[in-house]
Amino acid sequence: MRETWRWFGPQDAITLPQIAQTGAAGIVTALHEIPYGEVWTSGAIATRHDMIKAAGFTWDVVESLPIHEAIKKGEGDLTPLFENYRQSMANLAAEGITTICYNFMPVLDWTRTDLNAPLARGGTCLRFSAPRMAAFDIHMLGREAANDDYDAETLQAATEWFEASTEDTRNELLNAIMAGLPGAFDRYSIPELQKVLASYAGISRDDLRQNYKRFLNEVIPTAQELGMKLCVHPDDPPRDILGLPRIVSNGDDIDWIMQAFDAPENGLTLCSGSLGANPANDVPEIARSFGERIHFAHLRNVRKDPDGSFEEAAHLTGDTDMVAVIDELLEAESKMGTTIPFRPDHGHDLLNDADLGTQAGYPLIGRLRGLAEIRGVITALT
Ligand code: CS2
Ligand code: MN
Repeated sequence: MRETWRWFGPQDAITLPQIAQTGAAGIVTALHEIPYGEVWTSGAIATRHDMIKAAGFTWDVVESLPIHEAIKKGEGDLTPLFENYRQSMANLAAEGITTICYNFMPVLDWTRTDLNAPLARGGTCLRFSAPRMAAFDIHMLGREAANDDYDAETLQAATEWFEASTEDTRNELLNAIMAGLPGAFDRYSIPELQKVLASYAGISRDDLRQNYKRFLNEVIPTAQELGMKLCVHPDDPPRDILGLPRIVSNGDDIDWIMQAFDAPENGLTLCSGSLGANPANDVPEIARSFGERIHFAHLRNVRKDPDGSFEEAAHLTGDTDMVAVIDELLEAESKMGTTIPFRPDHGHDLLNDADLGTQAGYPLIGRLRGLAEIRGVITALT
């Protein structure tokens, strides 16, 4: 397995020379400044690539080449958007960058309700509280159908949270929920979010699947011509949120995707943390079933509560057997004769991490701890 590190580009508070000290060999990044749907030009890709090479790294994975919402919604004339996506792929391939991670989550990327939940021994972690999500959904967004999406206990806890909330705590919640949108992406305000959610009204799970299949049909043949691999990132959390369907949440969903275009170029990003947040997902088993289609791995752990809340655990603790997951990935590598790039996906804010002004979920020391622990497991297993 190849050690990589997610770098958010020149605006990242963590520099490439600092990343070099973690021991990681490769960089995972994207041209976050380019709006969704526009072409990544050869010049812009080469400039970023040169910076990465000059610091002694390879650019192993693009995370993410984002999919425009119109494609997810199947809305309007999509020909130019598909053309742009394929052009960006071709420009990346010409630079020798051939692995692309993306997701198919409508509207939001990873979603948490607390960015600084305290840990028992100091430091903080990212947390998803089911009652806070319900409070946001029902009392702040005022989404009518939301009452049907939560059980009575969660609804009660949501009301209690909301009644005790202040403008500050409500803003903090909105900010946490928006934090998963990477890079330069604009955060939504409540009215903007209401508007974008309304634009999904009437789009069923099946519609979303058909739109996804269309995307695969439009881009995977190009990946085949260019010698590229695409790998979808699972939904985080792996369940419907804010009334939006999510279709990359479990083994059955992944199976559907792999069949929807049955070719190695249509692959998976095995994110143990995203998948691990659903108690029904056996992550080592998913890694085993789809081993030959895994082109990239995100390794992190979660600890779940019975009410659907969860928080990010240290990489080797939590509910997912990380050693078993890594063992499956090593097995897949030896079967396929490939090397799977992986990165520590998120980390705790530890020591002075909170002062560094890094991207939420992407601290320096917390991820360095995660990487070192995972490196230890890989070394022991091999
Ligand atoms: C990442 C995702 O930060 C994270 O949790 O794993 O945001 C991931 O980058 C995207 O969903 C991939 O498109
Ligand atoms: Mn991930």
